Amino acid sequence: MTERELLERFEETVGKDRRIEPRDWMPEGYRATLIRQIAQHAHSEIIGMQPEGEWITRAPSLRRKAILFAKVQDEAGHGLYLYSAAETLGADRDDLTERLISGRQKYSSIFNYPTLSFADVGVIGWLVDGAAICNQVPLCRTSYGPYGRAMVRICKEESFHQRQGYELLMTMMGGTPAQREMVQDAVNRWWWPSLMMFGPPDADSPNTARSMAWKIKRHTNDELRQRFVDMTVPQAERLGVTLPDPGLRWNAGRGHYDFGEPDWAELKRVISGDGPCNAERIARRRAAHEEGAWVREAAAAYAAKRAAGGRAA
Ligand code: FAQ
Repeated sequence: MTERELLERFEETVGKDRRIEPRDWMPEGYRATLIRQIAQHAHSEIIGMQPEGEWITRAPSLRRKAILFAKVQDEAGHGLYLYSAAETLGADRDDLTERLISGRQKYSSIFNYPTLSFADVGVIGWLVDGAAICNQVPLCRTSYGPYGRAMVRICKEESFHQRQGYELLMTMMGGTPAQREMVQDAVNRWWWPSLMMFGPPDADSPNTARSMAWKIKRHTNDELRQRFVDMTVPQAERLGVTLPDPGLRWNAGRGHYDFGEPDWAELKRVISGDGPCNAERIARRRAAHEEGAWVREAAAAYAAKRAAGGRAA
């Protein structure tokens, strides 16, 4: 087939909401966009283990420690599914890691904020996993098969994480005035960064139009941000916390909540490496990668031995 015929077939497949699979022909731009988005997403899951991971040793009970352990471990699993999905597009896993630790590939801005109290663990579950679900449920219908299938499992686990966060916050809100204050303080600090997770406003989002046409993204950044706000306001009311936005109010005409403008200059700063914890997050990831070199070497030696027909120990 000529390149033109291949392109027509690709566009017909996408147009009919059928999946593109790894062996199918695809335009190089489609492949590159997917690798960029999936790698950024995988890096986010792996770096996202750090802010909550810091509280494993300080969790207030054995039950909370076990829950947090399991959640952080789930994030590692999500990263691995996503790196595997990127590999089906021809990306090399070592190269992706190298791009992350050298600052050439991004990860979500949200993980560059510090976790100052145990309430932050609950708020990350409620707001950050909540935002992740809003953004990722539509990705289950993304046009690239391996990415969509990975997202189905990830979304199930993220939903569980969100409930876990909400349950923790409900417990704290039923506690002492000091505990309630911790929750409100955490909400005040995480609300705006959570809205920024959806990316820049549509007018400033260079990738959205192309990604929507290819059905990689199913909704724009602003559509998903609105969906998140609409979903979260009643949950905040039920919890008994105030969202730190004086502009937040129900708009009966639109059938949605109106809300204030996030600080887009802050998002740009954090994305470009100048957030509160960027340097620390990357330094820790780099150290973990270097300290794990012997494990990778041992695994490669074992695989080579098996491939050569040697018996496994
Ligand atoms: N942070 O043109 P757009 C999680 C970049 S959830 C950093 O709008 P696009 C679960 C963007 O890459 C978090 N960078 O881009 C969890 C682009 O840069 P480039 C991860 C951002 O791709 C919970 C440039 O700005 N979720 O980990 C951000 O069409 C709790 C222009 O932006 C995903 O990755 C940002 N917030 O839309 C784990 C979901 N926003 O590459 C642990 C999949 C934008 O052109 C604990 N990804 N940028 O130089 C997506 O849906 C999309 O990639 C967007 C961005 C919506 C994030």
